[in-house]
Amino acid sequence: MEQPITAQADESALVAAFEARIAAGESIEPKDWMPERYRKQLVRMMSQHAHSEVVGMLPEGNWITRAPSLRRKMSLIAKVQDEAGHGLYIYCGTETLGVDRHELLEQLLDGRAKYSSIFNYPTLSWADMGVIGWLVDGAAIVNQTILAKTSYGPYARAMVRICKEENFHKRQGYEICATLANGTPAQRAMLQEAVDRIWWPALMMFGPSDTDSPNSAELLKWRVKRKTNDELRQRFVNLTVPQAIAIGLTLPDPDLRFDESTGNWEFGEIDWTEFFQVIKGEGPCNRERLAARNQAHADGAWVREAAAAHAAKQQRSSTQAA
Ligand code: FAQ
Repeated sequence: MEQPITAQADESALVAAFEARIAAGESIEPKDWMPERYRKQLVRMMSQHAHSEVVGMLPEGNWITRAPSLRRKMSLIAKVQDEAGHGLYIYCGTETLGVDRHELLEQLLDGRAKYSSIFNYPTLSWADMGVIGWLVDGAAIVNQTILAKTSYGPYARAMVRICKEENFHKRQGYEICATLANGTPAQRAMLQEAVDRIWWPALMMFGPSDTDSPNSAELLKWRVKRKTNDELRQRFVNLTVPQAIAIGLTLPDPDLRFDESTGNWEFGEIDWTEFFQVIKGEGPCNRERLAARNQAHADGAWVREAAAAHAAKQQRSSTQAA
């Protein structure tokens, strides 16, 4: 239904004031007025991010029982737990925009929601635990350090805390890689094989190229995103190539070369057909991940019921006491 002319004028004034606040670098808080489209874009992006953290627990969770030492097992358990916490902060942040977490979880469980493409690839060897920490958390940090300056306050604050933990994850991953790189020929080969598999999917985490990214223009205008997908991908490559060289690894890209004039490591063409297939649900592990997530949700039903019963009991006793 079309709005009456006066309502349209009011809305334009509100949008202008909102955009002036963004331009002045102010942070938008839950109770502030915001365009419906800004709210929707944030719910889309934040819920996908929360889902990625939770689904991201699965590929690594598979290796907890097979970690090669108690020390490695402890840090892997801690990392997987951290990812659950990240999901929790971001779901809470998304709820400040007026959506219900259960609705978002349903969208994840029935396959309507997206989550990061990277988690639809298998984890085939112990070296994957190192390479995921190094490359996947490394890519997440590059993306999220910028998101810590996003215009929506609750999301920005969640990112500050999350980035601190992601840094620890990246370091523990790189340490596993450095250890394997200094190990036996078989360990070095296992590591190189994992890098060969994970490198390109890690580059895809930054999303489609700028010419093919329908949401970027609006998100950049409202400073939800502060850099484009390609700018962040380039930053990640520039930071990561020297780390690979430092531990004697080869990256699986014959076109990789340093360009003196730009100071960038130029890289080859990403297989976008593969990327779009994975985000459409046709990646190597999409079905497996969704089935495992649904199973975990069903297995946790008793915990949710017990927590709800406990909360109701607390509520009753505080009402009686009052
Ligand atoms: N995977 O127009 P754009 C982590 C979708 S957390 C799947 O460029 P946008 C920590 C996109 O949603 C990793 N889908 O979109 C960890 C859109 O579809 P829609 C998650 C993707 O929003 C480590 C369509 O393609 N991080 O790793 C992907 O401007 C280890 C068109 O794309 C975040 O979510 C993709 N890679 O930019 C956990 C960070 N890329 O919604 C456990 C927050 C794009 O219109 C273990 N998100 N799509 O149907 C962002 O920064 C942005 O949303 C982008 C995409 C950069 C992901």
